[in-house]
Amino acid sequence: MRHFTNVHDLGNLQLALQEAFDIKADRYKYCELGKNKTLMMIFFNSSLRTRLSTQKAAMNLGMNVMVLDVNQGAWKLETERGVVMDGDKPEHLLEAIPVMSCYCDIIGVRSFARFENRRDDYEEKILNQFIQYSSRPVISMESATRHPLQSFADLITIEEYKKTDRPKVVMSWAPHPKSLPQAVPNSFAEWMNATDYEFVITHPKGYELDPAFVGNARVEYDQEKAFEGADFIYAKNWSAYNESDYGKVLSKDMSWTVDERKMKLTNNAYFMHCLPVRRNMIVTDDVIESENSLVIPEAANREISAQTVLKKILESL
Ligand code: AN0
Ligand code: CP
Repeated sequence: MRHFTNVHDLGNLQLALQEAFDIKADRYKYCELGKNKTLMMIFFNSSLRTRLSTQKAAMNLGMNVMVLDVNQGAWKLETERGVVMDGDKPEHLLEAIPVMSCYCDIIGVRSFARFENRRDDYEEKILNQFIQYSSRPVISMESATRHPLQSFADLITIEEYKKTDRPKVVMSWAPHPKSLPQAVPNSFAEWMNATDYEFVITHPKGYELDPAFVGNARVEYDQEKAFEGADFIYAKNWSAYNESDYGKVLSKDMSWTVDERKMKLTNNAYFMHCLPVRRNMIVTDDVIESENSLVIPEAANREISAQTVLKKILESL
């Protein structure tokens, strides 16, 4: 594997899952593989889990790790070509990328959707520049449209906890005060569509995701109907995708918060969320603290998804 930006980069998903479970059984088995290799993680946005789990995964493989927070301590980066750089950004991405790549063997990048222009976000302008100009394998640590390390960890978690071969997985929009990207729901949908699970998406009207990600999922506008018989509830907020409202918060309807009453409609479903989560907006205290909440094992599996990806890339260097 060269780059990791979406589900297809992993190749056969069942084999990748087997590899993940093999790593989980003994995460130090390949501790020599990354010797004298360096991972550089570049963050344009905040992170707790991605930063720590990916660093831990790299250390398990014997790698060295460097972390750069672009907006804290580094020069502010211009990303557009042709701009007269007389403003507050002293360096251009087109120099910064090849320079950073001189110091490492694999580059991880976190660069969220900017909501300035839907086409720029959905063309993955920033991530693709890293791929084009770095000459190194690039790992998405959440790009404008996807968060594949999260979705891989989500899939590992569902495989660990599912009680039937073909569980019903429901991704539900939930309210949030600020504009959030569509990357996590897009990516989760992309990965669920790569399985044979029953996959349902529920959200208020106006929150339709890009059809390319919705794929074969059933979209149900009635949240309670969607929850009936569900084995997994995957809650997430996202902002509007449609062109005229792109990136906007259209609703903060608290009747969409995941609570105990709604969880009772399910088949004793597990609750999932990628975190960070705003309690009593997205999900009530009771549900996130319940026995059926998988948020911590799900976050723990971020180490496993990252290690599987790093191992596959190291093997092909
Ligand atoms: C981000 C998002 O929704 O994409 C990161 C989630 C992993 N969340 C926030 O910015 C709160
Ligand atoms: N789930 C996730 O990616 O969390 P962070 O934003 O804290 O990395």
